[in-house]
Parts: sequence; C-alpha cells; structure tokens
Amino acid sequence: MGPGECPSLGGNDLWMGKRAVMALFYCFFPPGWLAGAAPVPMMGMGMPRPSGIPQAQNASRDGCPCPMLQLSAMEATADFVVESPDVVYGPDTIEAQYEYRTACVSREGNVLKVYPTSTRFTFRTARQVPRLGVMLVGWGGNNGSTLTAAVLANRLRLSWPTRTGRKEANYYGSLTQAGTVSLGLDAEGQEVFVPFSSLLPMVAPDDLVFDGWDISSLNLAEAMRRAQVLDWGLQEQLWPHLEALRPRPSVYIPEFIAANQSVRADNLILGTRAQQLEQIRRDIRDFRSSAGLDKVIVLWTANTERFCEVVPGLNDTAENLLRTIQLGLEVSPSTLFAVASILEGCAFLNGSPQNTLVPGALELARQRRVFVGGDDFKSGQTKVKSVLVDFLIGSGLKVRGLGGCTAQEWGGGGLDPKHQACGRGACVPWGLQLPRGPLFPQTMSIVSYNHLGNNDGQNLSAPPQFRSKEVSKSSVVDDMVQSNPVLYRPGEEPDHCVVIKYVPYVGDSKRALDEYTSELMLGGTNTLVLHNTCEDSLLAAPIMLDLVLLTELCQRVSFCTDTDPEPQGFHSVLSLLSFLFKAPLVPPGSPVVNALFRQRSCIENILRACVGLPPQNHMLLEHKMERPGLKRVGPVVATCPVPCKRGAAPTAPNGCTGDANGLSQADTPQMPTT
Ligand SMILES: *[C@@H]1O[C@H](CO)[C@@H](O)[C@H](O)[C@H]1NC(C)=O
Ligand SMILES: *[C@@H]1O[C@H](CO)[C@@H](O)[C@H](O)[C@H]1NC(C)=O
Ligand SMILES: *[C@@H]1O[C@H](CO)[C@@H](O)[C@H](O)[C@H]1NC(C)=O
Ligand SMILES: *[C@@H]1O[C@H](CO)[C@@H](O)[C@H](O)[C@H]1NC(C)=O
Ligand SMILES: CC(=O)N[C@H]1CO[C@H](CO)[C@@H](O)[C@@H]1O
Repeated sequence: MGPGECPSLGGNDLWMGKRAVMALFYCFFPPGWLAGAAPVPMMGMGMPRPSGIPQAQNASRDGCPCPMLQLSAMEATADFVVESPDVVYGPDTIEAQYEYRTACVSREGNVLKVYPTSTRFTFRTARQVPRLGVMLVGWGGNNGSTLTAAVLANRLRLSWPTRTGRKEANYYGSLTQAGTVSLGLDAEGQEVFVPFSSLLPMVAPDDLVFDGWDISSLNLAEAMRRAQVLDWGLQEQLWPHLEALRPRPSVYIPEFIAANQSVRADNLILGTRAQQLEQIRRDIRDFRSSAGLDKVIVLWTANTERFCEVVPGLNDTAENLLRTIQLGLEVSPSTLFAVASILEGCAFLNGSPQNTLVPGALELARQRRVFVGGDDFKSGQTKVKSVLVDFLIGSGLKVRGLGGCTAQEWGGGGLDPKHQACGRGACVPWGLQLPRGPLFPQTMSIVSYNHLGNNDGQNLSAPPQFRSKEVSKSSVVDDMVQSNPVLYRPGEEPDHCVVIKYVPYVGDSKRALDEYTSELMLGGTNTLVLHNTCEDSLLAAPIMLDLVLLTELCQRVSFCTDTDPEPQGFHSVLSLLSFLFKAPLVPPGSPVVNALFRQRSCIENILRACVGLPPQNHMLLEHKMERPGLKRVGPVVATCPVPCKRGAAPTAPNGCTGDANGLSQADTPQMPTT
C-alpha cells in the first residue's frame, strides 16, 4: 500500500483489526509522517511557485486531453491547470464557479425530511503570494526554535551525518508540504496525486521570515542547544545563522504561568498593560517595515497559561476588553498579544490550550476582519485519538469502560452518586467543561498517559496549567460520540483520563501511552494499546508551518453566492484550521468537528472548490460498473450564466480582489479608541 493510497473495502478482507489501523495511518497522515514510509521527493522547495501556465497537451488514444506524461505515483512537476469554462485564470486571480451541494433536514412529525440543496458560489483567489513574516511568542522555546531551525535548514538545503547515515532537511509532517491530494484519474484509470501545496498559490516555507518575543533573552542558537532536539551536526551548521536572531522582550505576568518561570524571565517588556500592548504593536510594525513584509502572522507558542474565567463587563466584549487593558486589570499575556495582533491587522493563532481568545478578543477580530485560530496544536497523541475514536465509533464499535467505573460497578444503569467519585483524582470524566445531560454509567474509556521532559512538561505539572491542557485534550472525541446515537444515548459519555508527568531525562522526547477499550458484539472486548515515542517539537513545528501557510492563503480567498453577490471572506474565526488544533475554535453556533479525516477533507475540498474541482468523494464509480460507460472527458458545457457581479466593487476595501482580512496591512493601523 503506497502513501496516500487507501486499501479497498471490497474483496474478502475483513475490515477490522490491525490492517484497518495501519490503513488509517496511511490514509490520514501525510506520507513520510511515519518513520520508514516511502521517501517523498521534495517538490519545488524554495523554487518559484507554479504560475498555472498550461503544459503542452496531446490527445491520448481515447480522446483524453490529459497530458500524456508518464505519470508516476506523484507528479514531479506540481503544476496543473483546470480546463473548465467555470474556471478563469486571470493575471491576478483564479476565479471558479462552484456548485455547493448539501442537504437540509427538517423534522416533520416522526419523519425526517431531507431536502437536497444547491448554492452557486464564485471563489476568487488572489495569485500574488506575499512576502510573509511570522512572529512567534515564545520564539526561544523548543517549538519556536525548532521551527526556525527547520525552515533555515531547508532553505540552506543542509544535510548532516548521523549514526544511521546522512540526513537531509525536509518538511515531513507538514500537510501542505508533504501531504498530497488526488486530482482525478488519468487515461489508464489511475489516480494522479500532487502535493497539497500545489492546489493553490501558497507561500513557500523557505521564504518565511521569522521574528518573535521571548521572556528569555537567549539567542536562537543558544535556544536550539537548550532544546536538545536537533542532531549535533545540524546544530553546528545552523549555529552561525541562528546566533544573530535574538527574541524581543516579552510580557511576563507570573500568576499566569503559575509554575515559576522566573529563572528564564530576563527579557521583559515593563510598564502598564496599556504600555505593554503598545510595545507589542510597535514591535509588529517595526518587523513589518524593517523586513519589508507584506503581511505578518502572529503565533502563540509560549508556555501554557492557567485557565481564566470570562468576567462579564471585563472581557466579554471588545470594548470592555480594551478598557480592562487600559485600566491595567488582569489580562493574560496571551490575550494581550492577541489584541495587539488584531489591532495591527495580523492574524493571531493560539498554539497553547488556555482560553486566550476570550469573547472580547473574538469580537474585536470580527470588527477588524482579522483571522484568529485556536486552540492548542494538535500533534501526536490527540491526532491519533481523533483518528482512532473515529475509526472505532465509525465502524460501530462502542468504546467501553476500563478506567473509572465499569458497567459492573454500576449494576446495569441509571443515575448513581458514585459517578462523582469517578471524576476525582487523576481520572476525570471527559467533557468536563460542558454541562451534561443525565449521567449514565461509565461504559467506555480512553486513557492517555504521557511523560516528557521539556519546559512545557515541567510546567504542566502545575495544576492550573494542567487544567487548561486537560480541557483542551478532553473534548476531542465529543463530535464522534454524538454522531452515533446507535451506540451512545444522549448524555452518555466515556471515561476519558489524561495524565501528564514530568521526567527531565527524556527531554523533548515525549512518551505517550494510550489504551482504547471498545465493546464487540455479544459482550466481547477489544483493547488497543498504543505506545508512541517522538521528539515533540519535531511534530509541532510542521503544524505551525501549515497553520501559517493556510491562514495566509485564506486571506487571499474571497467568494460570493448567487443569493448574496457581495464579496466576502471566511469568518474571522478560521475553523478551516481545525485539522491542526486540539480544541478547534469555531464561529458561534457552528458544530465542532474533531474527527481528523473530516477535518482534512474540509481543507482539501475547500481548496479544490477554489479551483473549481468537485469535492473528493472517493466513490470511484468508474471502476465499479459492469460496462465502462463514464465519459471521463469531453467538452464541458457552461450551463449557468455568471451569477455574481464580476469584479464587483473592486474599489471596496474588502472586495473579491482584496485581502479577505479586510485591512490592507501596509496601512497605518488604527489606534484603539480607549
Ligand atoms: C505527446 O507529447 C509528448 C511530448 O510532449 C510526446 O513525447 C508524445 O509522443 C506525444 N504523444 C502522442 C500520443 O502524441
Ligand atoms: C520564583 O522563584 C524565584 C527563585 O528562583 C524567586 O526569587 C521568585 O520570587 C519566585 N517568583 C514567584 C512569582 O514565585
Ligand atoms: C477577564 O478579566 C478579569 C478581570 O481583569 C480577569 O480576572 C479574568 O482572568 C479575565 N478572563 C480571561 C479569560 O482572560
Ligand atoms: C510544542 O508543542 C506541542 C504541541 O502543542 C506541545 O505538546 C509541546 O509541549 C510544545 N513544546 C514546548 C517545549 O512547549
Ligand atoms: C523553569 C520553571 O520555572 N519550571 C517550573 C515548572 O513548574 C514546576 C512545577 O510547578 C516548577 O517547580 C518549576 O520551577
């Protein structure tokens, strides 16, 4: 089975057990994510992005106008062009007419009535890729320094000797750089894959410019050494390049990173909260102008802060939040950074679990039309969880109790005060944040245990910070459980236990053990135990990269529909990024999707829509018919007139041709009114 290739469901195979688990990995993780996976050729790294110029074409035997290149598993040339009257490649934009088909359901008496619907969208994507800067809060941390080092190593095309041979810089683990999408079938009926990054013009990671803040004044070379993530040979080569990079002073409020980080804190922005906010804004402007950037994106990758309550009148609205800062009341450093970025018109992404993006910050982002995304990078363990639970529940297996209280203890059902006892100690019922329906006996469990020795691990051992982490890790299976009323009654929830221990010796090499127990038919039991060891930062860094590249791309996409011809961008809470976040932030009222495969499809299909390609449906009907009858190619007839006002209001600041972020980032940003 090759990368990106899913085994077929047919034949005599029983779709259960080990094979299914392996298949899940191959389907959902980019090739190369797993050690030992087939090496992927590095496509166009650092080279100018495809311009979308059609390649020479010639007709095949059966009239397929696909280029008769010898198609390998994956195209070495990532260039492609969609030949359709619905797609127009202009000098500045790619414009695609797109039929969005879905269905709405209404409950009428005892019957669910389903009405298929169709909406016509016009997607417009600006082709000009900007010069992009990334500012990391916690730049000198393991994740920040590793990401910076990785981009540099790729840009310089470094290779270094290790005890198992020479290694070369690559971007394994990045969805956009090392993941692929299937474009369709070639003349032989085989799927043609291209790198994700070639779907639409995207910033090349090698071209990113980094800057950032840190409460520790170590330069990036020293930070890299402290992190102990990279091989020595690579560190030596990177040292002279990283030495010159020194983090800007950051905001340190001891009560938020309750674990005492004061040993590190020697590089601080002093003054009142309002002065600190101003300094952060000045830093962003300074970076933008001194590095000659078109856009800046800010990413929080610093310490996990403690969880805070949202207080009405203080951080519930944009106005109140700005006033709270001006008055110098309690506000977390991460919220301060978020507010500063939003005011500067820069997207803000929260890579830690705390609730940085309070309602006031979300409202501010909405008002300023700036993207925000969060919370907490979804790296190893949670990513596996969002695959495995989807796999178990999706195949009709009920995740069953082991940790916590077993069905036996409960004597078969109903409410019992003992349930509360279950929630104490290390084991906490899952979904602890949300008010729940009637409690049922715990008849399922997912138990996760970790130990790690990096700074994050050390400080997660403090209860208030651990609580933030626990909340973000625990709601991960929500949607999957709720999607299956056959297995789970309303309000029924599995035991979900998360333990994190600090073991300095293992450093950045995180150990994760998970146990999933599910119920087979007729009372059988199915237990899966997973052990994972990997360098935590090497998992997180490519996720940070994807977040930045996808956010920037979304800023260049705008669309209108046949019913609303006024161009608009994506909602300021960028839920398209859910694939990359443990506790995805979504616009109010929107369903949260945690299942990894659905999250990946969402990104893929929206990007496909932008170039007028239908959603990936995996039906492969071409190969399932008695008689070959599918006309795979031929003149496509444009049926509908263009519904959207073409070039509607190009002068409007937020027009289709503009930055969906609204603010032209080069403009002098507005100062807060308070
Ligand atoms: C198609 O074009 C390629 C070069 O562009 C050429 O090598 C090949 O022979 C052509 N095939 C046919 C069927 O004309
Ligand atoms: C943190 O520890 C240092 C000593 O290492 C001490 O001087 C400082 O007061 C402590 N700060 C807090 C906020 O506990
Ligand atoms: C909201 O503001 C109050 C008062 O400044 C503060 O105590 C609380 O921690 C804040 N909540 C969040 C989530 O930042
Ligand atoms: C890096 O990010 C990952 C994913 O969020 C996290 O688990 C890890 O603890 C972070 N590392 C540090 C040193 O903060
Ligand atoms: C570097 C640092 O301040 N580490 C702290 C992390 O949290 C633990 C537990 O609260 C503290 O003991 C450490 O000092």
